[in-house]
Amino acid sequence: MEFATKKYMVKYENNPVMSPSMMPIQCLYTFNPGAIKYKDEYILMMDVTTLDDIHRIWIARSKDGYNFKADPQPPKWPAPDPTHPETCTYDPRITQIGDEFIILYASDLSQNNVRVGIIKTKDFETFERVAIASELGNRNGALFPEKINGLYCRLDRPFGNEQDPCSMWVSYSPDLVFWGKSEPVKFNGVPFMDGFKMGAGAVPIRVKEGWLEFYHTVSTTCNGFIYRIKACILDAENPAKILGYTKDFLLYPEPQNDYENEGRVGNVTFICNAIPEPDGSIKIYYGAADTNIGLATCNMQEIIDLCMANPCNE
Ligand code: BMA
Repeated sequence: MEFATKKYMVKYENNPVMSPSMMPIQCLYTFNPGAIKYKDEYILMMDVTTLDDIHRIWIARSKDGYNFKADPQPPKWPAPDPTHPETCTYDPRITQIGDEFIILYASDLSQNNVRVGIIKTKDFETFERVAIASELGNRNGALFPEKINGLYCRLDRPFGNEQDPCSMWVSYSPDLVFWGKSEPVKFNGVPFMDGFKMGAGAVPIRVKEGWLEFYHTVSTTCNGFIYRIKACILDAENPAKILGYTKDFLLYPEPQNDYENEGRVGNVTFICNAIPEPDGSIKIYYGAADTNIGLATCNMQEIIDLCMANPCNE
């Protein structure tokens, strides 16, 4: 039996890069950011829980990727459709297609009444609605940055109740409005279930082996859930097929890091985007304990090699 001796994700020594005390207002939590480079800035679209206990998406910006400043106010959010009011908006995942940034987020009426909402922007100043949120009981939408076989494609996670097991699925759309052709992601031809629950973490990154996907896997303990991150490679043309995945956790809450353990929900690391850098590294801004935002970096090829060391045998 071989055990890991190396940390593949290196956490920034001055973590967290964002926490509630750094906000220009009083708030409860800052977490789970969508993250992307736009022009000469790193943009975080964070979940911010204001004192009315509502999660609202709020932007923070940085020139160097380490020092972030939150905007004075949240972005002006496109009005929800009257047939689908939303209370909370959270866990945004940003996908660049051409000069547009398309954002899939959790559009929430209540904890178990969640849909995938879709909005877009060209400048992170003004936002436009693409679709009202789709079918009830779905979350963790992550849009692929290219069409696959002529269709938009997303990872999503249909679920029933918060306490039910659920896994990662792939759905397709001709126009980002109508979604279907849904199927679970499979490994060796069998629906893949890594942990009690799993779902898309980052927006998939195109690599020569296929699509590199960082996903979350949830373990249960006697009194709660633990959210940790692993990675897999999805087939380029059929992303419902996993070509290989990491056996070990890559990013996980560690006991010595208070910012990953204390807050709204301790023992949670959660990601929405991963940013490839020109030097072959990847920056991951991750939600920690549903309260803070940490930064971890890894080497892209090392993660791909770890996935492909545990290949599909179909
Ligand atoms: C999930 C989502 C995330 C959250 C996680 C852990 O269901 O609600 O926003 O980070 O639970 O609490």
